[in-house]
Amino acid sequence: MIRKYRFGTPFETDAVVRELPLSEGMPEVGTITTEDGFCMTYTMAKQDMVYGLGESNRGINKRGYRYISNCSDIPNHAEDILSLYGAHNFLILSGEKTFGLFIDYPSDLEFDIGFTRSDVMTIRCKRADLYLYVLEGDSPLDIVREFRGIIGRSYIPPRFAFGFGQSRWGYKTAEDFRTVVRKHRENHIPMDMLYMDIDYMQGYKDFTVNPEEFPDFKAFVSEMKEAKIHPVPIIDAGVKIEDGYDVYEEGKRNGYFCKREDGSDFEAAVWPGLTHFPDVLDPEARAWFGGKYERLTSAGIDGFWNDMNEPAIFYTPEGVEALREAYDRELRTGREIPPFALGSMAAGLANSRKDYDSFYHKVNGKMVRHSDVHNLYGYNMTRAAGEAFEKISPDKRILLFSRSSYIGMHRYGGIWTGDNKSWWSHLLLNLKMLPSLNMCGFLYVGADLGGFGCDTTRDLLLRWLALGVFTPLMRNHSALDTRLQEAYQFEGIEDFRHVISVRYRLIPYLYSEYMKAALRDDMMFKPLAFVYPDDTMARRVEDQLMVGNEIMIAPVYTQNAEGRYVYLPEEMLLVKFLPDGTLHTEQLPQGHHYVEVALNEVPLFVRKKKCIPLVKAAENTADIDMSTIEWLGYSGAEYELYEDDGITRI
Ligand code: MIG
Repeated sequence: MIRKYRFGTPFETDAVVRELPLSEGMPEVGTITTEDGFCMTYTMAKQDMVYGLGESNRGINKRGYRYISNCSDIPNHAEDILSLYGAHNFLILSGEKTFGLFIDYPSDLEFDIGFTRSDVMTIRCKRADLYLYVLEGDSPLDIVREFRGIIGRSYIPPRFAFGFGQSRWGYKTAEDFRTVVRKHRENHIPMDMLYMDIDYMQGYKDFTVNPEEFPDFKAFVSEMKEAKIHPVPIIDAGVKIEDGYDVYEEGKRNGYFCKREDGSDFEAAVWPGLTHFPDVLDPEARAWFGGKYERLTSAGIDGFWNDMNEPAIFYTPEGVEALREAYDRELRTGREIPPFALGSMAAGLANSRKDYDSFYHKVNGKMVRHSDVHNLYGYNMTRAAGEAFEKISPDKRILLFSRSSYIGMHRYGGIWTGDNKSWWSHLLLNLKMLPSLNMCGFLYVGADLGGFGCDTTRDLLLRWLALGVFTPLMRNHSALDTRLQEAYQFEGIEDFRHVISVRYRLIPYLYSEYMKAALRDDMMFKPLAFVYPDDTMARRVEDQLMVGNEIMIAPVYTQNAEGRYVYLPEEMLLVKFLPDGTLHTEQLPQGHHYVEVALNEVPLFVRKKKCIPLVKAAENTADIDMSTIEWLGYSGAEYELYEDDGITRI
């Protein structure tokens, strides 16, 4: 049962695709006021738990903290960070009463879930212009399926996107890229995707390639394809302002960029220097920008990642000017501006509220202030590509994922969870986010394995890969100037080869489970509580997940640990993929167990009376031999294998 309520004059975000009648009056859950913005409060019972909010900080159970939907370029996901790159305003309260809420509102929205008062949930935003959806169902999982039913089917990537991808910010020359591929192949570390970060471009200009390094880009792509590697270039939101650069000139001529209040094109400095932002909220501009991806698809490219689309801003000319004036005034007058204030003004140049307030989108002929629709930018940039791909590549799927997102974008692409760090806590954060992302429709998801910022360590990377084995997007990515992080940079390469090979053995299972989740509006990653709702112990587990319908995972996320405690809600079969290619299997009864897991082992648990397909390892998804399938798990169990050609659109 879904009820849709309208407050004020909502902005049409296109998050929901199914038409629903409007309900009259006020919802039966909580108390709502609209005099001073929108404010909904709900008194939680002691045992109530809150799930959801997609890409957000902290636990699977969101209770006890506060979160703000405000897509942010935030490379420091410390525990007190309230906003990350995505805005996913769907949650489920589960307990005495069980219901779901989706607040379709594209600007800042605060969820105070027992932070100010431990028993009160408050949802608040500045303007009471929104749609509120209240969902009732028998269980959280039921409610998720209902919600997914109204927001439309999740994006389906090509099957090769389930392979392993290697990335690093800093690969620049054609030789750099070739080396990464060669090293993987030489060391027999499986690999399907080679990510190309900003340095492949010419001067960071979207849809260009550095002509010195790639005089014949098409030939480079073919060479990679011969090696069964898919190069996946990055596309940034900002279009460089440069005479003679046709994307800039076309956009300018046709009025496709975001505007200042006076109608001039808004300028923001990002990697290329000053840029304009394509107005992807305007369908015409969106179609134009999306069409540009063809420059790369026509060279054979079949995957992209969209970055900097919060949109991130390093500074604007207006911001620098204000700083300069303040500095001049300070020099002239002395003490007028406290040094601290001037310092924070300089630090606040990036991603400033003032800048987001100062530009506009064209929507249905009207100018809409960016900050009122801020959370829709990344969504619509990725939608631009997704919609264009339906024309450019009507038969074949294209890999696409984004940094910033809003619910609705899940129909066009996946997401990676942005700039994490090489911290053990971020391995666990990665795990906790997965079910919440799935609740909001994002199925093709993954984090930068090994950590993006800071120097990784061998053991962290191995443990993180052992989680990444199960995430649809499995990519090792790291930042410029951090310790080199490719598997072959470390001693004992065979351990990395083994862990990544386990992924390839599991692809028939992971692909099947992904496809079933996408086609049936289901979750691929579930909290244990969704599967064992009556088990009070399972309800509180924050460091194990159900993956698909047959297995549970319990990754090790502590340095120097030689294993971990695992809670089994029922009897299960512990399977450890050992480094010599054999399996250790052991039936364990319901209850708590200490499970030893060496650094070079990958554990999983097959649920009672279930089994999963397992193939021989391959170095590439194209080489997976389905005739080598064996069944792992309980004998007599049945499994629904999903198979297709992995590339035709469905
Ligand atoms: O300001 O393109 O999240 O994955 O390597 C940094 C360089 C810009 C941020 C992305 C990251 C990428 C980096 N980008």
